[in-house]
Amino acid sequence: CLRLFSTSRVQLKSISVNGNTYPVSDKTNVTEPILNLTDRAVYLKPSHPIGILRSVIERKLNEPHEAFEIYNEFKPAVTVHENFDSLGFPDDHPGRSKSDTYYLNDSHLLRTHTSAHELECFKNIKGFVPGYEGKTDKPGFLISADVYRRDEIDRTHYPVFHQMEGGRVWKREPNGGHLAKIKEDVERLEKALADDPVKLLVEDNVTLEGNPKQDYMTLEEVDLCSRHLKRSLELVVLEVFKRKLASMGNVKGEELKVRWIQAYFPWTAPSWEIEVFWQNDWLELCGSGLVREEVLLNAGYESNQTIGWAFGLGLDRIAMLLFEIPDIRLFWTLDDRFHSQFKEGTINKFKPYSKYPGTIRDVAFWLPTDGTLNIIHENDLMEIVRNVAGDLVECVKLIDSFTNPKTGRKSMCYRINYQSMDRNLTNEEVNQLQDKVRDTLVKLFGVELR
Ligand code: FA5
Ligand code: MG
Repeated sequence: CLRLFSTSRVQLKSISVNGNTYPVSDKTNVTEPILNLTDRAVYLKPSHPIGILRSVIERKLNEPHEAFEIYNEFKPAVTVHENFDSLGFPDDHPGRSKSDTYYLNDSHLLRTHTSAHELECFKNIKGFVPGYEGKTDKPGFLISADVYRRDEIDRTHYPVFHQMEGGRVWKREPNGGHLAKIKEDVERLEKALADDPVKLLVEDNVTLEGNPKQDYMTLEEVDLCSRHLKRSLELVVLEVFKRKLASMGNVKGEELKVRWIQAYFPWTAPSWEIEVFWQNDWLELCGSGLVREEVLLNAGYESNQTIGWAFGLGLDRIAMLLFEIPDIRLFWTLDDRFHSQFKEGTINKFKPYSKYPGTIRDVAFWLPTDGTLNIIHENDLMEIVRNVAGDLVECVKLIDSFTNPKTGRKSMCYRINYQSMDRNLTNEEVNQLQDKVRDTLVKLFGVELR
C-alpha cells in the first residue's frame, strides 16, 4: 500500500483543522496545501465574487417570507457518517474512495458537498422532531460552504469549491391543509417569474419513469413539491442571470434558456439537475430532488408526517461566468489587484491585471514492470503536482499513453503548464518544480522516467 502524501503535517500523529485535532490513520490523504485552505472562508467575504453571489441568492430566496434559516459557519471537517452514511450512500459508491475524497482519518473527512449538513439542519426545525425543541421556526434552510474533492487540474477545476445547499419541509395536515399552503406559495413563485421582464424559457421533459416517486408521497404532493422546488430555483437563476444580461446592456425582451434533466442522488427521489444555456453551452448549475423519507427519519422525524425538497448549487462556475473570471485559482489569490475590483452587491466584469506567460513541461515515464502498478490514478498524479507547485500550476493533461506491444510495458506522458497569476516565473524556478515532480513520481510509484 503506497504511502502517498508525506507532507510534514501528515507525518505527525495528528492533524489539526479549524482548531480541532484528528489522529491520522492509514486512510489519511489530506495534504498541507489543502489544509491551508480550510481557514480561508472566502465565501463569507462580502466583497469577494463568491460572497457577492451567495448574498444575492440568499436575499432572493428569502423574499418576501424569510422562510430559510441561513447557516454559513459550518466547518469543513465532518464525519463519514454525515457526508455519506446518513444520506444513504452505498458502501461501494465511488465518491467514498480515497482517490476522490480527502480523508483526515477513518472517521473524518473534508466534506465533499454541503449535503453533509442537511440532517442537522432538518433536525433544527422546530416542531418536526418529537421531544426536541429545535432551534428555528423557519421551515427551510440555506447552507453555504467550501467543499473539497480530489480532482483534475485546469481553469475550471480546483480541489476546493463552494456550494449552497437548500432544504424546505412541510408537515402533512389532515384534510390536505399543507397542499393548499404549498399551492399558494407555488402560485406566488409562478407570478414572480411571469411578471419579470426577462423571460425564462424552461424545457422540462422529465417524467417519473425511471425517476420514480417515493411510495409514501401522493402524486399531488409530488407535483406540488416539485413545482415549488423548480420554480424556486428558476427564480434564483433568473435573478442572477438577468443581472448579468443587464450589465451587458440587454434589459428588455431577453430570453434565457434553462432545462431540467433527470438525475440520481441516493437521498432524493425523484431527482433533477438544472442547466442554463449560456454562450452556446449548457452549464450544470445544481442537483436537486424531493428528500427521501429515510433522511428525514435519520434526522429524527416521525414517519409519514413530512414532505420536502433539497438542492445543492455550485457557486464557483456561476461566479466565474458572471464576473468573467478566466481562472478558478483567482478566487484564492491574495493579490489586491483582484480583490479591489469587487464590491458588495455588485456584479461587474473582472479586468485581468496582467497575464503572465505559462511554461510547458512534459513528464513521460514507463510504469514499473513488476506488475505492482497497472495504472496511476490521475487524481494521485494531480495531487503530486499540486503538492509541489500549488497555485503555480494552471493545467495538467495526459497527452500520450501507449503500451509497447512486445514488452507489454505502459508509457504515459503528462503535460504540465506552470503559470502564476501574480508574477513571472523564472525558468530556473520551473525547472526546480519539474524536477521535484519527476523525483516524487519515481519515489512514490517506482516509474522509470523517459
Ligand atoms: C452534489 O454535490 C449534491 N450534494 C447536490 C444535491 C444536493 C443533490 C441536495 C440533491 C439534493 P454534484 O456533485 O452534482 O451534486 O454537485 C452539485 C453542483 O456543484 C454541480 O451542479 C456543480 O454546479 C457544482 N460542482 C460539482 N463539481 C464541481 C467542481 N469540481 N468544480 C466546481 N463546481 C462543481
Ligand atoms: Mg453533478
